[in-house]
Amino acid sequence: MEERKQILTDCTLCYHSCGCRVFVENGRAVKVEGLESHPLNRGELCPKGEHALEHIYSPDRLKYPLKRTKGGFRRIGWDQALDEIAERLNRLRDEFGPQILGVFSGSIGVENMEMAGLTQRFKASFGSPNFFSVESVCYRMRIRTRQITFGKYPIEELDSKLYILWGHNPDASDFPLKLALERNLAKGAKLVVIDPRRIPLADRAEMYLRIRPGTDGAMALAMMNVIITEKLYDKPFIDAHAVGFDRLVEHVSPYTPEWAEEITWVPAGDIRKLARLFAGTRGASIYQGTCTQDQTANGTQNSRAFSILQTITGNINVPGGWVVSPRSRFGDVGLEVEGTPLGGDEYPLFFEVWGRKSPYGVVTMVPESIPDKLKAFYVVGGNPLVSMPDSNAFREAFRKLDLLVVHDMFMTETAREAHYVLPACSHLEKWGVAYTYNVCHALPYLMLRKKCIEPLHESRSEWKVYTELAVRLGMGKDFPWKSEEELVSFELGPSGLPFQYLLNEKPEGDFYLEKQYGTREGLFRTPTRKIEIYSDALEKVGFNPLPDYREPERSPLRGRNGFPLILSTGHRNYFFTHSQHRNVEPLREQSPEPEAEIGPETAVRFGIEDGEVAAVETNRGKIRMKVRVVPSVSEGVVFVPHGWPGEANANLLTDARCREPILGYPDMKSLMCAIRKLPRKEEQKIINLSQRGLDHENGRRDIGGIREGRSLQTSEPVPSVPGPAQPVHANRLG
Ligand SMILES: Nc1nc2c(c(=O)[nH]1)N[C@H]1C(S)=C(S)[C@@H](COP(=O)(O)OP(=O)(O)OC[C@H]3O[C@@H](n4cnc5c(=O)[nH]c(N)nc54)[C@H](O)[C@@H]3O)O[C@H]1N2
Ligand SMILES: Nc1nc2c(c(=O)[nH]1)N[C@H]1C(S)=C(S)[C@@H](COP(=O)(O)OP(=O)(O)OC[C@H]3O[C@@H](n4cnc5c(=O)[nH]c(N)nc54)[C@H](O)[C@@H]3O)O[C@H]1N2
Ligand code: SF4
Ligand SMILES: [Mo]
Repeated sequence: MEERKQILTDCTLCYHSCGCRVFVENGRAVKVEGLESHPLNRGELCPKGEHALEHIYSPDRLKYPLKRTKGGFRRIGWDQALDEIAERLNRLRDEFGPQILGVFSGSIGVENMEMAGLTQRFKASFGSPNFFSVESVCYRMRIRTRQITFGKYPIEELDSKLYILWGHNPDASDFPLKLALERNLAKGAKLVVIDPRRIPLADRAEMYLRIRPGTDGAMALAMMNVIITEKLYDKPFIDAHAVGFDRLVEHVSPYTPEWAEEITWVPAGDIRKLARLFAGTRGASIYQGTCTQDQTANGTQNSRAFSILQTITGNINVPGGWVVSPRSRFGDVGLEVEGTPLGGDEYPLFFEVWGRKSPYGVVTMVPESIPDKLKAFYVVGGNPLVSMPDSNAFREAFRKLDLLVVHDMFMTETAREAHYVLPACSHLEKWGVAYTYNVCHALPYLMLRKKCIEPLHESRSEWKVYTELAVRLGMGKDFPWKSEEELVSFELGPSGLPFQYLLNEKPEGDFYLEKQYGTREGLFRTPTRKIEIYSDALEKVGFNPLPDYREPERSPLRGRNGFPLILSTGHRNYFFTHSQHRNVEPLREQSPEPEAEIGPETAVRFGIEDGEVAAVETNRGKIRMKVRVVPSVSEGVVFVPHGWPGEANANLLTDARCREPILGYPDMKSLMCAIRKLPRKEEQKIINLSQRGLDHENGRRDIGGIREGRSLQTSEPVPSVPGPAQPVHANRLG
């Protein structure tokens, strides 16, 4: 008889963790739909989530472990793979010491406590401090900056009275916020868009400000100037809760809107108007791009400026403003280890603040560190050869490794370089904790991620692979959990919501904490116990304790050197997550090929027509892509999407050495490039390629028996000083 079950779980095709209902028949997932009761997505799913099953049951899934041989990849058994990897790791550790191991986990791991936590534990147990992740290209910059300002991590909520989308396009990248905007705009909430591309939401906005990429910090300073000059600030709030305001008053006096107009291309009158609107709204929030404001030369100071704008207008811990959630508690899967990860000396604030250490190294330093400092590299749930800056540098470096292991669901470009490729389970094939907090707008919601189906093919979960490797490396005692369920129970322990309760009584999930508005004594856990407008933490590491503006390193104002146009890479595509999902046909149909965007005047200037194919070039490399000529983008700027493989990979253009000076983030939003139309013959070639899914290595259809995929595809409170030793967490909860 047919058995049909309904299982409530979350979607992890991006980090939002929307709730969903999975129907399983005879062990096979047959349907996925949105879960009405989930506070993030309220029954809706984005197209990626809707097509989750095509992704999971894709014929391109990796099916068994592979080993690189001279003639290509060869199928091997799990025992052989794990024995050989362990043997090589042991040998390298004996000869060079444990720190030669680097591990990397991608954005899918950021909100995935099992993946990031176990990866962190694995390298720590091995004895290496070198854990890399997308945390040093994305988002942690804001966490760090808000920590040093507030001693806590206040974030924007889903519901607000005034949404300032500052380099953020929820229609593409933030499904829960997209839904919330629909609800709240209908109820009269106001919207402002600050973006060099006129995104569709700009049509519904009070104001649209077309800013030059990478200059947002200058505009934020001018807004402070207006708010202070016109005395629009919230004096009682500042007097009661902040330190350093006097120095800010003096500091921002030269930064007039006229000064900012020159830099940002935004009319001074618009900056004044926005400053007044923002200061006049209680319950207003800056929704800063999840990575746009990080990946630029002024990144840390941009985030500082936004924190200070929220503070001086009193928009902290009020409904619709930035809100501090109480601290969530989970069992810590991470492990402490001696030593400083790469980048800890060069970018000390990334690594440590007030005695509290972070488990991450700076990923932009990986290529230059191979082979002297890193000789073995383990990638789980990431595709750094496509997603990290400077793909050429990463590729060259990876080829010098003694050991590269990739644990993934698909044969990615990174996996193609690996010595061993291990097949991974999808989120429906393993147990986990699905928490919703940081990137999901102050919603402390928790759900059990259920194992809905058995692992497909020979795929294994992160828990299983790390545990088995650990045993072979003599580290078994650090991986004591006998099953995934045991591990997840351990994680849930301190939350007060046990495994069985979440499984049987609250399969739909539960709020695990209550938000509290208002500011009470001791809320801000900085050394001064106040919001630090003036930051000693920044001063200590040699940077401006008050926010300032730094022109991008590659900028028209610094000279064009043969690269006449500004380059911004990586605006999101609704249908794909980074380099993933391009092999899901219904998604690919919606967005069949990569397209660079330029404005009509730029097109005329460079002799390119809409739909033609062009080469885009920087100091680091060249890509080829179809060009869309659209009036919605700033003239003089080329917008290139990221995540596409082969010759359309945007990160062939970015530069791992072009870094933000305080935290070491790569500049991906404000570089310089050249664009040139391709001759007809070359154009034809690229069109053929894109029709075949851009599989530039077509012809090698078969790798060791598998069909070659086309998927080339915190609340973080800071202890007062001196504080008790804090556990080292490996996720955004801190
Ligand atoms: N569908 C989908 N959703 C995703 C992802 C995905 O790959 N696919 N990735 C997820 C991840 S990891 C992240 S970090 C987030 C990223 O999320 P965001 O950083 O919010 O990225 P976008 O939503 O693309 O919005 C960026 C907008 O900023 C504009 N922009 C570019 N440069 C500048 C600049 O210098 N200043 C200003 N003011 N604006 C600028 C772009 O034109 C674009 O419209 O998305 C997440 N969501
Ligand atoms: N030029 C440019 N580059 C960018 C950006 C940009 O704006 N511009 N944005 C950057 C940002 S913000 C980010 S966060 C990064 C993201 O960088 P990555 O996280 O490296 O990108 P993804 O392509 O999402 O890679 C995730 C991989 O994990 C695999 N995977 C999925 N689920 C699982 C699982 O459960 N287990 C295992 N083992 N594997 C799994 C997928 O198949 C995929 O290969 O990209 C960055 N790259
Ligand atoms: S936004 Fe889409 S892909 Fe991301 S978790 Fe929600 S349904 Fe899944
Ligand atoms: Mo990201």
